[in-house]
Amino acid sequence: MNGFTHAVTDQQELDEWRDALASLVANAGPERARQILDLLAEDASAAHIDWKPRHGTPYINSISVTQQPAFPGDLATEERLASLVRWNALAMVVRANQAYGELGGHIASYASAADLFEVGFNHFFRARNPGFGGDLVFYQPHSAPGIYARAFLEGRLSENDLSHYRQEIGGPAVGARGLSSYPHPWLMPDFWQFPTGSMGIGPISSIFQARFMRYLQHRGLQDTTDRHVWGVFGDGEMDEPESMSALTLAAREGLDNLTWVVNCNLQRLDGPVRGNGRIIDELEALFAGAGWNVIKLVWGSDWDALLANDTDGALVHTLSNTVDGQFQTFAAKDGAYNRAHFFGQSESLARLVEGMSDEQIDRLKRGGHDMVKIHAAYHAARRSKGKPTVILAQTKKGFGMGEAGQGKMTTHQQKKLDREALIAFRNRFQLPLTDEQAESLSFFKPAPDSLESRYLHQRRQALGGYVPSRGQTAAPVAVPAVSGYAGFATAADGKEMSTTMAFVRMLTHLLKDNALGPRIVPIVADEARTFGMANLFKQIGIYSSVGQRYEPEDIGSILSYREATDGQILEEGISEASAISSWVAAATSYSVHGLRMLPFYIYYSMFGFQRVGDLIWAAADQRARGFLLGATAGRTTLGGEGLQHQDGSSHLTAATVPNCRAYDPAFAGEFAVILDHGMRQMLEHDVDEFYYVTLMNENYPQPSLPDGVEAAIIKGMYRL
Ligand SMILES: Cc1ncc(C[n+]2csc(CCOP(=O)(O)OP(=O)(O)O)c2C)c(N)n1
Repeated sequence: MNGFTHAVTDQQELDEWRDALASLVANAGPERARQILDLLAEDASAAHIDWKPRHGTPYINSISVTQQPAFPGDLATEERLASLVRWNALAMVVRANQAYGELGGHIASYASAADLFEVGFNHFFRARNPGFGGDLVFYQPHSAPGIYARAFLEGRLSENDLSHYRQEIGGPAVGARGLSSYPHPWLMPDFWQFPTGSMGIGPISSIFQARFMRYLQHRGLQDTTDRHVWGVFGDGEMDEPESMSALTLAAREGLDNLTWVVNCNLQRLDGPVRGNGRIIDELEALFAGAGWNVIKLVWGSDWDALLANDTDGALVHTLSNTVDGQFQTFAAKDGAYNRAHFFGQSESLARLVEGMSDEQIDRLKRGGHDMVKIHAAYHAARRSKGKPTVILAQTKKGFGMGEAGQGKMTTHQQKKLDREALIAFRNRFQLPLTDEQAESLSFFKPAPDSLESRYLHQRRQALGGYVPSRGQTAAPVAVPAVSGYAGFATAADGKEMSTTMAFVRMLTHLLKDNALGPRIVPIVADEARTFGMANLFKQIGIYSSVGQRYEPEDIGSILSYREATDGQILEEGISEASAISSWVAAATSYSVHGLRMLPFYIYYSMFGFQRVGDLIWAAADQRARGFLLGATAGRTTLGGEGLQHQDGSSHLTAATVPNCRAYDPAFAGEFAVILDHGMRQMLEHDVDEFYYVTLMNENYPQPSLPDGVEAAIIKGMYRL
């Protein structure tokens, strides 16, 4: 008994129900069928029969052959291009390791993701250009070699650059760019937009970038309609808490400007990790449960005929009951083995492949290696309304690496291929290389007037230019004079207040400034009241994509809780990972949207560097600009709440981040100087740095600042 059939004693009764559904679909169409199924589900619930539909579906493609659109490109040329990119990526990593054994790098991840990327590059990933802000693409980090190899074919990187993979210091000395191991906007600021090397950070960042685009739109700051966020991630990467923690937010916010492609090669670094399970089923249930549109892209076109001939359901049954560890073994073995051990499991299965050679069985593609199926999935994702989409694409890790790596346990770390393996790879992908060229790992770039080159450029021109590409230009924003918003602090004259209170007062003033005010993005993780910011709820509103659909309990109060579509505060709830990702989206807006924004994320300082330090590090890598405010800092603050709220160490961590300017001001006037300086650096002088400033909770007398101490405060010490 498998998961998709039910125990029935009366076959005729079962057949009648199934026939009724089949005729409904045939005569009234799928929409009507969906309505009736919804109605029946409601009736079942009303009758308390304790049944609801499963989140799982059989292990086949969500998009049927008849729903699949015609492939809009020249498939043969695209496949040849993909083969060339594969080769150059492989050659780059193997050459680097031949030269320096310790350089590392990865081949197998890109080998499995190559077609997923190529369809994106040829048909979907749109570049920024003067009339359009461009799509945002998050690249799986270990696939970076493939992205460099494509940029080489596009003429954006040279052979010399490719020869300096992972050699950022040695490369420039001989006129080459050193190529960073993983996407890294600090090291390659005109190329990579988002750092993704630390797993989990790309996924959550992509959600908050998509949400921030909506925020800009709703607040009337920029038209972001039609721009899309794409993220290609690993199935193993989905284990990270950051990957999964904002899924419901993406669904709640109806982020149909977001598509994730999860490369399900069923392996991670050590092996399948959960080889007894089925990652695609697991992820389908999780994403569907969170409210995403789930598209399963499991099998390639050559399975269509097999599935059409699977009249007794044996094939679907077997596919739906094979665990990942076993699928990996099938991936690593040849056609004869698969005939014997997969199709040999029953007579029905064996019959399906009777007319096929072992070679043909060996070549049966998984969905994530079939450009026609990939295109159909991406096309459907772009048309999804009201929900983000995840495409669960089944691939083989190390696809095409044959004996040397395909489906092997050790393939993640495979960096060397011998002569035989290189020639086999050349043959497998019909590369125009002699034995000698294959063995010597020659890079190959088709001539500028070749069909391949012309096609490649034509496709990119149709999509607005080349990606990845990072922008840096955005008009400056004038910063008001410090005396206007912080005179009360610089000339405090012994008045008692906490530095937190002083910050909130300055923020409240700055929000009223015509030029700067709208660019400010206050961000909290359910702690605004703690820091005395409740007055801002009414003044500038809390951002909500749907406005306020309820009457707030405190509606009569002048400080009432106000949500609005053009609300300015981002209230992220109790998720520091979300709040910091939200901050990063605003803090990189100058580059991603060409619009300088100024985010202030205020939080208990213990829940910053200590809790989400890696996200802060990634913010630094992507040249974020904004303020992080570690409130309730210091060993004396909130003593009654115990050590959890007594931070004395966040500055130690902050000091390890090179482009983070960290300050621990004692007085409100000092804070004003730091705020003024930071705003001018980031908004006027275009400097890629961000500020971490700790704030105190205690009220104490604040002195007026002596004259002329500003520069010394910024340096870190002055005479009081
Ligand atoms: C936070 C973090 N932990 C661990 C790693 C080390 N690491 C790099 S790749 C990898 C496996 C990735 O597997 P998967 O996401 O399935 O991608 P694949 O390469 O199989 O496509 C691991 C554990 C990392 N890069 N980041």
